[in-house]
Amino acid sequence: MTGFSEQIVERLANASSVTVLTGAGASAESGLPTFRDPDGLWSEFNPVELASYSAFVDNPVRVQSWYSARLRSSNGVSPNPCHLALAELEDLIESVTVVTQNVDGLHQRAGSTRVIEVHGSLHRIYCAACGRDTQELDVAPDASEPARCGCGGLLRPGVVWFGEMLPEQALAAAVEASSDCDVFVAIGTSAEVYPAAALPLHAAKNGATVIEINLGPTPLSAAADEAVFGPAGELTPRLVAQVRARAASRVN
Ligand code: BJW
Ligand code: ZN
Repeated sequence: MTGFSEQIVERLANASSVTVLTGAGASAESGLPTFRDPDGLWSEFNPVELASYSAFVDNPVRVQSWYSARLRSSNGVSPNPCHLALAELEDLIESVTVVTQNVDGLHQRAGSTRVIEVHGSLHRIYCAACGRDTQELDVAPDASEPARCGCGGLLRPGVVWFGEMLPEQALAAAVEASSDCDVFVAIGTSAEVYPAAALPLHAAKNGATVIEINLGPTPLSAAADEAVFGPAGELTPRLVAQVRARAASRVN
């Protein structure tokens, strides 16, 4: 399917509560790599060596320097038309919640006001020993020592690694927003990583209309009411423009 059906646009235009789940594909057109695409981060780097607590403890400089570089990259890019269109959707729908697996902060920078970061944020740095937040993580790959807190503990990014629990409040809020919405839109996620991948299923079970936007099919596609394939930076603004036009035609 290459465009949104009239019926789907109508359901979105009539919704009072919309929950959006975004993944790395939503930030791809800002210039940030995804994880599992052929040119994604996991094609170049081994997740086992980077995205778990045991990898961090085994080689803190490797993990700290990789996240230092990712933090610099995310600070160096801008929200793209997908992020901007989702912020604009708040003008048209009473309640819009963006649940994001992304750690780049681009939804907030685009102006979305209710963003739930279920996999944490690159922009939070804290001590793995005492939990104290700190401002900076700037470690070069050839650093001789890892960055430490005043207490001697290792500094880590505030992201959720494999095997770690998602932040309790964020997950509870995401499940509630997914279970209570009229329409759920999943954008640019491979729908492979749990528990985030279960959120559209909660929505469907509770009667929401589920829309998927992705470059290609995912395990979610068959369960979605409509799956539309193409770049999120083109399709999301198109969907929001169609909702805006529908709302305007009702007023006139
Ligand atoms: C475009 C596009 C464009 C490209 N336009 N589209 C149940 C079953 C099986 C396993 C588990 C389960 N429950 C838990 C697990 C274990 C595990 C898990 O899910 N493993 C699976 C991989 C099998 N989950 C966990 O460990 C989670 N914790 C947990 O469950 O705790 C409880 C527990 C503990 C111990 C044991 C059991 C339970 C934590 C998951 C943490 C994920 N962390 C990462 C790294 C974050 C930090 C960092 O950034 O480095 O999060 S991994 C990575 O994957 C990152 C992402 O947020 C996440 C999801 O990826 P995403 O966003 O979907 O990206 P991609 O690359 O996969 O997909 C991109 C998509 O975009 C593609 O589809 C493209 O087509 C598309 N695309 N360009 C539109 N322009
Ligand atoms: Zn400390």
